[in-house]
Amino acid sequence: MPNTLYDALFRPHEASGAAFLSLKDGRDISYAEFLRLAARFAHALSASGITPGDRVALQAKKSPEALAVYAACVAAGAVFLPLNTAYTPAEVEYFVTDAGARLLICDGAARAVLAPVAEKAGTALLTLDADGTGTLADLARSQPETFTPAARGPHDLAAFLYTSGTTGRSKGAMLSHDNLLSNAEALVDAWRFTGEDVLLHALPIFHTHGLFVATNVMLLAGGSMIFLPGLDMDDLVANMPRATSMMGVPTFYTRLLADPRLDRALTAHMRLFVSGSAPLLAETHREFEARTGKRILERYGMTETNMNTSNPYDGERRAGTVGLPLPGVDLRIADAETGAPVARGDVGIIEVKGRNVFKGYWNMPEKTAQEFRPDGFFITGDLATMDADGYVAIVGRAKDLIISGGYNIYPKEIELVLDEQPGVAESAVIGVPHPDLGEAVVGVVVAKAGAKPEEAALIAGIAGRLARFKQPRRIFVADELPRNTMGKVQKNVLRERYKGSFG
Ligand code: MCA
Ligand code: AMP
Repeated sequence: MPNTLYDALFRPHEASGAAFLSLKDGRDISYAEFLRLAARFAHALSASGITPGDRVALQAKKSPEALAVYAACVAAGAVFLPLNTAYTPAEVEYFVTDAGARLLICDGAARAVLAPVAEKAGTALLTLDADGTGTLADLARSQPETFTPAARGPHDLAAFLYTSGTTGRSKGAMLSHDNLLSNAEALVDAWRFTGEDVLLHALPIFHTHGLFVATNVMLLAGGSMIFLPGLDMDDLVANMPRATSMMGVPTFYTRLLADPRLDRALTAHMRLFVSGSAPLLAETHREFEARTGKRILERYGMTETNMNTSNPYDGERRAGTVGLPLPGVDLRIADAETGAPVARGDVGIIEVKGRNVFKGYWNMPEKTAQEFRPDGFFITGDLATMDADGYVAIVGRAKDLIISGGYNIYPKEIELVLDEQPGVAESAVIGVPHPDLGEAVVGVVVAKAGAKPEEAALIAGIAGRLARFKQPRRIFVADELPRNTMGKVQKNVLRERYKGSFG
């Protein structure tokens, strides 16, 4: 039966003995082997009662098996819901409940804490450990190695990716088969990926960057991935000589630059370094070129839109810009109030329209409507200019958002939790420059009359509530928060005050 994503990304490789994944331990997994595993997993999903359209949540360490759950969901017609491994049980409960997930697959070590969560949400629970074992594998073991994919058309949903919001409540971005496929096609073409490519993959696989940009592109091109568990400089250095390409967030590049082993010889075999998810400093771009002779290709995207712009492969890659709109992406720089395009060179909000743009936020029709213009353009909330040649430069954000090491963190979500802490009257959360993560989270709290909240106690108090990466690295107690005449907290004043917190 036709299944848009399966037919494009997986079916062509069913009989291929070529390597798809090369693991840290030296083991290679061929395309055919991977797809046999995915077929068994797809049968296991069906055996667990999953039918097309059902949501399947996964919170598991990066492994070939975790990636095979994605393939299995596509084949079974399920909606894949990957979750950051750093999320606390309270956060997982929100996502699983909000999405109405039928099944949650988690690490065996998390089973005890997540069992009550799953039970409360009416969700079945299976386990998948980093070594591929667990109750999912047990269920899949005796299943057939071929699976007839469920019929899925271009507009059927393939994935929900949760993104936080300015209200502090996460929203499930609904991505269709066509959203994902059209973007993978555009990127394979724009970045010249072929079956000869070997991608150094050190990103997590629960976000757009590592899952859709990296993995879908390699599947479509038929190349292979050196599939590393995370970012480790020794692994990158050991594997770079046999890779052709890498995709990373800016922290990948600043850490490489801090490593004396980065030089022309190490990168000689690499044809492409891509950066995205957060701003790459022009200085990093230049230093990387000086050390390696390679110009990093910076691109820009969002969970809701996949990739929107990219610097050119052949043309000039301009430091400090995110390049030109990708083919098929309609992009305008618009006035925040009216949505009317601003004059060339002026600052406005990036708005986009195209096959890449998501179907809306799950169960939030009003929120979805607010984020789109009547003519169908999606309002990204990123402030930018476009120069005479069409290059887009992101100059700020209209949304209150912190990007730390490529992870998006919405201050509101943290402020709500800080405000509940004993002795806290009110709080403001900001991002300040950090040499490794780009931005780091800082909290500023005002004490209730007579109270003396302490940093360590506040950090301990929020620990179980928020994933570690969202927790402020520092919390300062201030006499009051600076406010403008409208009573709005002036975060720019706080950012200026605390900008030197991390050297
Ligand atoms: C880990 N920690 C962090 C972060 N990562 N804190 C703040 N921000 C982070 N990004 C914390 C851990 O909780 C831990 O805290 C300590 O730092 C060390 O953790 P570790 O796991 O060793 O860190 P790491 O392996 O060095 O990870 C840093 C990283 C990683 C490599 C930058 O965060 C990463 O892979 N980021 C990429 C995220 C990504 O894929 N973004 C794409 C989103 P403690 O020691 O105190 O317990 S998709 C997207 O944005 C759009 C669509 C796009 O355009 O791509
Ligand atoms: P997310 O919601 O996690 O998908 O993150 C999307 C946001 O990351 C965008 O709205 C931008 O603010 C930011 N972003 C992604 N790529 C870049 C980039 N190359 N430069 C600056 N910001 C970026």
